[in-house]
Amino acid sequence: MKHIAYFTWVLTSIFCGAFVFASSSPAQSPSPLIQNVAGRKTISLNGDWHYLVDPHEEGIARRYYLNGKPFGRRDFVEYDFNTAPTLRVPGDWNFQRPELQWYEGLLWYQRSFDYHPQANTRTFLYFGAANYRARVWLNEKPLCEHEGGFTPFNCEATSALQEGANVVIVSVNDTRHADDIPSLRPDWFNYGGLTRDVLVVQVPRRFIDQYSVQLDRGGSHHITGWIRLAGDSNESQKATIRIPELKLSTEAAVDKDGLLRFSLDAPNLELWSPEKPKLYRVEINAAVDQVSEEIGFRTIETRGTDILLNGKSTFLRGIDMHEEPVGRSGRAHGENDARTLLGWAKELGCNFVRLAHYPHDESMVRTADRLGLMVWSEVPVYQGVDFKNPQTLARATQQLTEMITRDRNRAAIILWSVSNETPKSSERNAFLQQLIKTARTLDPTRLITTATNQTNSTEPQKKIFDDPIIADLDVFGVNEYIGWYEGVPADLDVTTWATPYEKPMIVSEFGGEAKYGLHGPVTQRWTEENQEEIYQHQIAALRKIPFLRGTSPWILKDFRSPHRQLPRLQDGFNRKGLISEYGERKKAFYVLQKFYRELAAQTP
Ligand code: GCB
Repeated sequence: MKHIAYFTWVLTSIFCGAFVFASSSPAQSPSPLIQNVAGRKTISLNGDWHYLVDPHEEGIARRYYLNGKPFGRRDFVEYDFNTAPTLRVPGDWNFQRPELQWYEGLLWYQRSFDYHPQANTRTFLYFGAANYRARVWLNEKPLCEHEGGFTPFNCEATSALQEGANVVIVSVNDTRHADDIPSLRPDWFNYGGLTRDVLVVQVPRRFIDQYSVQLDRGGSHHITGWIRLAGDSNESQKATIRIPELKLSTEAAVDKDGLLRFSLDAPNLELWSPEKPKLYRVEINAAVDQVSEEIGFRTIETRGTDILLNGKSTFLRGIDMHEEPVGRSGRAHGENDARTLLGWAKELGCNFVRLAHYPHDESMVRTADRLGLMVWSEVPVYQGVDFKNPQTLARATQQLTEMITRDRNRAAIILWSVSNETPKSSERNAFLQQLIKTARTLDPTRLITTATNQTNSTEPQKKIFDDPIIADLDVFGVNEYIGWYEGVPADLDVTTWATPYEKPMIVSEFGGEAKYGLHGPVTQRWTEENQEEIYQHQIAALRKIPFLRGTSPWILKDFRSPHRQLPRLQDGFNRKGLISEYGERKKAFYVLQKFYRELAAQTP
């Protein structure tokens, strides 16, 4: 009898839960993204959050979002956040509790915070990233849902906030699906959870939500841009933009789309470059709202097979990296991790980093701005994508839009990459062309790229890069693993490289695996000597490619990947790093460093 009653309750809850959620779904997309949250009045919600795992996805039916108490006399409640264990935010759940290391699924977070709403303000909950699907409730009210594990979103909380104690509940689900971005089998660890900062952001009722401040493409002394005000458009349509150090100031005027546009002549501007990463304090004052941040100015263009930074041909001395810290497990986060990872790149002699294969934490690109590293930033359109599916395209478009919106004022970013290693097909082409179009519309000032791996030749030692998508790009990336997945390192000595396209090429991946501390003959795979040998032959071959304008080998540091299960050698890590997960340098590190130092000496 007791059992029947229990199951009737479960079924009723499922029905009611589904109804509650469905009835509130239309209002649930996030609000437009607020740029530069660091420049806003915020309260951090980082810290310990209670959590409940939900492997059977019953939390909606059981109404976890109501934050119930199990000891009430009327309702039957079988969960309790307040006595539940905690997870640190920001952070993936996998490496905080051993029992969650391989957990992929739904998990519920809860925490409370004090707040004192102020008149004439609006308040948003901001999430730097939640991998992969997130739903947010505040004080039992649904706020918003978001998809995509590497880009930020914010939900308006103004009307759900209470004076004093508030309770926020977030469900995060990192189950992989074939039609998601990324798809089912990325070669990296699927870190679940609230992996980046969570903030309460307070702004005036009418506020500056997005803006663009850039040098005109082609010219080096003319700044143009736009400012967007959110809120009631009857209130104010004016803004001033100032760069105090240059004693520059101008008024922005509203255009037909409601954007406040401006332009500024800046004859004495010092341009941003890796050698001198000059940033200026830019202030935007819109009467109703003010915001400021440090912005650098540079131009980036192509001419034939050249990449021109500030009008001068440049060679990108790069390295690829995943967003994993050195010396601890989990997702990297924050400025300290960024400084460590980018510091290694600087030590290698890099002027460029490829942030693979998804948008990294905002602190990475801000640190790159300050350290003087040019950046390739990418959306996780990675292998095995469901190119025929319009919803998959919508997901990719959304992530691309969020990436560009967050980072459009970072001088460091020179390349937006729309994908990595996708097989040629007409559906693939149409999908990527749409993304390229979106990127160009959102940001006409940067270069568009993608990492290809498709060659066209019946002779293995003749590499012809004629993937048709190259026609739509400014710069094309090529991933190749001669000497590791293909042939032996000496094959590189006789390989020839050709392309029908008159465009700059970056070898965006090459390399091979080595276990730090394992030594042996150069012919023995997994030894540092073998990896060193691959790098030596690669570098000799790269020197001979006339249209090569950059290299970013795979990869700075060994990283976790469920694909890599060779005992004692991989143990769950892709070992193509130049340093181990503990920061120990392998021999190939010094081979690349020598090459880059030599290149830097040739092109100051
Ligand atoms: C690739 C992928 C990268 C992999 C790498 C490898 O081509 O772009 O994500 O991790 O090869 O190690 O196989």
